[in-house]
Amino acid sequence: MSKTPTSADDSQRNSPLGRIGRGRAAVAGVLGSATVLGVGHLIAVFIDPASSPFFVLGATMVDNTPTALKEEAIRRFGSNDKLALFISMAVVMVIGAAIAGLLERRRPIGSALLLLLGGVTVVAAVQRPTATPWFALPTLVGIVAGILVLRALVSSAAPRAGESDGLSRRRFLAGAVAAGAVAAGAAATGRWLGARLRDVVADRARFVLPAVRRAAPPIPPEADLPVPGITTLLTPNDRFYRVDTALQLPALVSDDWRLRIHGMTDRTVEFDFDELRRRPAVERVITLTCVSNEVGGELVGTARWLGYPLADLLAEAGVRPDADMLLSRSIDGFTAGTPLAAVLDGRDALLAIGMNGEALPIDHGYPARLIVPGLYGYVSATKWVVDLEVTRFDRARAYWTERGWADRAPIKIASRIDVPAAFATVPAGPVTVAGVAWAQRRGIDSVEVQVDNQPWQPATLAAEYSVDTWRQWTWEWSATPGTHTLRVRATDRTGEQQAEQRTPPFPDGSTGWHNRVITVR
Ligand SMILES: Nc1nc2c(c(=O)[nH]1)N[C@H]1C(S)=C(S)[C@@H](COP(=O)(O)O)O[C@H]1N2
Ligand SMILES: [Mo]
Repeated sequence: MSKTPTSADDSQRNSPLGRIGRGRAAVAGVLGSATVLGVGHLIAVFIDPASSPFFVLGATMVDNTPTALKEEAIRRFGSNDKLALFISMAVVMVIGAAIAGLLERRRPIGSALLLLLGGVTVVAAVQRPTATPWFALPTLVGIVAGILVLRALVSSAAPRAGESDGLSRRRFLAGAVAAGAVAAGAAATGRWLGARLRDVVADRARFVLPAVRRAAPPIPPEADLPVPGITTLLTPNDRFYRVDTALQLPALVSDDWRLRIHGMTDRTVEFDFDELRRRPAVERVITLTCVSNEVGGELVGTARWLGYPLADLLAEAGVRPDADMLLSRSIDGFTAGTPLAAVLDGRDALLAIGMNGEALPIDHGYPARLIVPGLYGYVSATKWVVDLEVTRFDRARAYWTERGWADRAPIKIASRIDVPAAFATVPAGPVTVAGVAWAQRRGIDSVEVQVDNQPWQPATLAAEYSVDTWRQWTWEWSATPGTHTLRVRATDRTGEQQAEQRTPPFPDGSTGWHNRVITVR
């Protein structure tokens, strides 16, 4: 039996999925996927913000990003690397969701795709470092809601027998608006409820810093020169670089915070803030540096940190002599492995709770973090810290060392030109060249400046605040017309000169002399 053209038309018209435009199908796919994320985000409020499918996907991507790509992202986007990740994730998701919608037109292949991707997200969710089996729930509920929305929209878009195109279009439009409102509403309610339940902003505003027993020496004016454009000795909190793997800032209120010290210790001890406050607090000025900082880069800053000496807290637990690593862990599962020797050798290794006279900003680790002078942040400066395990380098690895970065990472000697600005044009005559240099723990002994290939000239050093902070330098240049390259290098107190050879940050910090091309008129 052969079908007549009329019966073919009829069969298509009778099938609910027969005649959906591509545009509407793509919209249905996007709204179905948005529903998975929005509903999942809302359910996650009641389990753990980190169980939201959106953050599960983002965090899994961050953790599995090849080191080279991570480095590239930090190099290009600096502290905006997360925004860049979110935008690229959103673009990929919208394209994938639209494809799912197109595939749904004849058979429920789009739904199957949502189920598959949702399943992958569920598996990733229960594998997050802080996950419980409940982490599966937000995505599971989201998938059910998302597939219902996708199916309903696709079938509502299909014209029914004897119906005008306009009517089916209006029906689809009404359904799409409703679905969009549900997805956006669920996500917004999730955000709002999450902020109510864990109001870390209000908690931080109420947080009272303890009185300081041992204050940091005041900063003498000779250590903080009034040269326009030079890096100030202290970096204001809102200008302090931020580097971490947290897509969503941990919301840890101070009443919930506890620090456990355990492992190769005589006993396990636990502190909350009431217990900490009985101990004397100290304040220290320390320059923190990120291993990803490029030559001339901005991933370095100095703050007045208030906190408790780590060595004292560890002594209360009793460190066994054969241990050599302090593995610190944050509430969101980041870990750093610090040589115990560095924590116990008398330097100002701190459990910090204050930064430049305020409670730690939330993005810098509120309510507590570690600061260890002389070590790059990834092996020492755990933010939102809740757990300290005394262990050994031959037994434990940490977040970045599992990804190929060096186990031991002392900060390398570095110097930077702050002024004149890159590619500046300056008038001929006397020009002040100035910047900072750092070699934490060892101190800066000298800084030299070179113009083109002329002999190196000694710069004038500002007073040293301490060996653990950067040091300003200036040099008066008699600038002659033309285009010139200025170069800077430093030597530390042990006599080691900054290496000339340019190497990238991976695996233990960049090297090379910073230079600037300046036009003199
Ligand atoms: N919990 C947590 N702590 C962390 C990190 C992180 O990803 N998660 N990154 C570390 C790195 S690589 C650096 S350089 C410093 C940066 O601290 P800041 O953001 O306060 O400047 O934090 C360290 N502490
Ligand atoms: Mo870092």
